[in-house]
Amino acid sequence: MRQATNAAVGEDCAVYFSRDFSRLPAVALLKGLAAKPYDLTGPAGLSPERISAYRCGAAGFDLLYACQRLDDSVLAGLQQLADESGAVAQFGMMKKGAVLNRIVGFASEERQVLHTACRDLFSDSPQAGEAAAEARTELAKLREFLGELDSGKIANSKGEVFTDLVHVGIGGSDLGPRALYLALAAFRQKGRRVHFISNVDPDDAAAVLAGLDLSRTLVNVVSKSGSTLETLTNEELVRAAFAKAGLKPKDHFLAVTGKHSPMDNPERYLRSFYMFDYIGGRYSATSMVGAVMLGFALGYDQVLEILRGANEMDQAAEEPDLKKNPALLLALLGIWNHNFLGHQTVAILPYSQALVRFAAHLQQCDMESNGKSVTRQGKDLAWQSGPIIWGEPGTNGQHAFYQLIHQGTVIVPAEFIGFRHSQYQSDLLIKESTSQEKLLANLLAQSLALATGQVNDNPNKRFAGNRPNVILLGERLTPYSMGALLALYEAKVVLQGFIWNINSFDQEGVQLGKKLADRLLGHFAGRRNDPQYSGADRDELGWAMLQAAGLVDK
Ligand code: G6Q
Repeated sequence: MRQATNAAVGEDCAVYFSRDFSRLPAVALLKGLAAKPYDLTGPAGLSPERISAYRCGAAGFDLLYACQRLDDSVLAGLQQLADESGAVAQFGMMKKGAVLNRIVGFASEERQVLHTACRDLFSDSPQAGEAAAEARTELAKLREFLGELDSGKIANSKGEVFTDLVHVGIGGSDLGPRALYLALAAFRQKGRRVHFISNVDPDDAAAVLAGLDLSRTLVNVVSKSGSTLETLTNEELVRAAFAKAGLKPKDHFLAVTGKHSPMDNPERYLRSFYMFDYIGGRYSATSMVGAVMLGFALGYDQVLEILRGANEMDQAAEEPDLKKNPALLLALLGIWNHNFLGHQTVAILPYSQALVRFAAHLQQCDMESNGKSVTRQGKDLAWQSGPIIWGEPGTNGQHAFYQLIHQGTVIVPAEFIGFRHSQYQSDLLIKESTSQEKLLANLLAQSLALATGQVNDNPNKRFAGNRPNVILLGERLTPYSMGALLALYEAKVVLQGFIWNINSFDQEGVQLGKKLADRLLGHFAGRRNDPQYSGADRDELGWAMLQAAGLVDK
């Protein structure tokens, strides 16, 4: 395995690990400005000039931020915050292979963070040479495999082509890939469908398997560690279904895993692909974790388009001027709303049905990365880290939870996402407007309504306004723009982490629950082997929970 080293980066990134957010001069400045945030509701609050001036674009996306509670002095303070924290400099070091996944002085993962290398393929001198070379090797394997599927060289035992693929994985090995597949289903190759099994709930696998002709189905088992309870359990369930149908799993099963993981056993799989320890699960959608499934569904060239879009946004994220870097600006607007205006949550509201699972992916990407309470030196944080992320597509959300966003007592900063053109271009003029126009008119109207509010003598019909929001607008949701959008949010999350001086790349907070679940499973096994077994002596609380839940009888 490759030695993780900071020497290659040419600078010591650890210098940033002592830059505590609360002691940065920009923070004091911004605190002062936050005492009287910009008023969007006044007569000149939201002018046409402001709307056209507060725009920033890259990689095919425009970020419209006139409906934020800030002015040029706050923007200057946010730029100062970015500079003082070294956010963009650290992003550059990350791309070159700095060991940023660490807590200084304590046992931690001590890893590089190189998801950007998966798409650093379009120039002669990739920033993280070795990691980009590893990405190329896996892509070449994938291209060959997909070619063999297309030509019929790889087929089922009757010589028929494979029509379906079941992607088995969880967390980072499920959410990003699934969000991308659903986002890009309009670009599927004819006769190819993908299904997902993630939950250890047996009904998840049963429901997916029920509708499939297994003889024409591939199963893609995705686990970086090769040891995740849910994925290994589901793999066994699916293998059993194949065996029951008289099919050889080895002829149908693919693996995506880490080198030397328990799943790294090519004997058991038709093909094995690798991902590497320098790619975190929630940042892995553009590695083989997403690429194998997406290649089956969309074809190899469309996978490259996703990578191309992501790469362009990665490059834009290295721009130090926040007015030219949408990822940095989005990160800083989030910090303004969260740390200075005190808003605890962010709603991601895509006006695109295809982005139906994108908020779920961002929930993981953001909350698992930035839901932290210690600095990168292991000290308790004296400031807020990541907010609560949630969301659903509009216009559906308008008929559900938008009431609270408009008139509730909690202020919810919103991030709207939309596209000027639809994916299928199948639309009709009904009552003088197309459906796409109706969709976009609603998006823009919601943004205005939240910002400006409405005066009314009837208190129940009053809208306070001043509810901050941004709009991210692209031309059309394509593999390229989806790659750019994904990379934009990944960059937003890591830039925020750099500014908060937290480690956005580990997830220790998921361990305790896993450990306790293992202990409870041990009690099921104990009881199965011995009807007299009682866990009360060794695990009083766990046993009491099992009893209260009615799962053991004494
Ligand atoms: C993501 C997390 C986590 C992980 C899953 C699946 O950053 O580490 O969500 O992706 O636990 O892990 P495996 O891919 O190892 O099965």
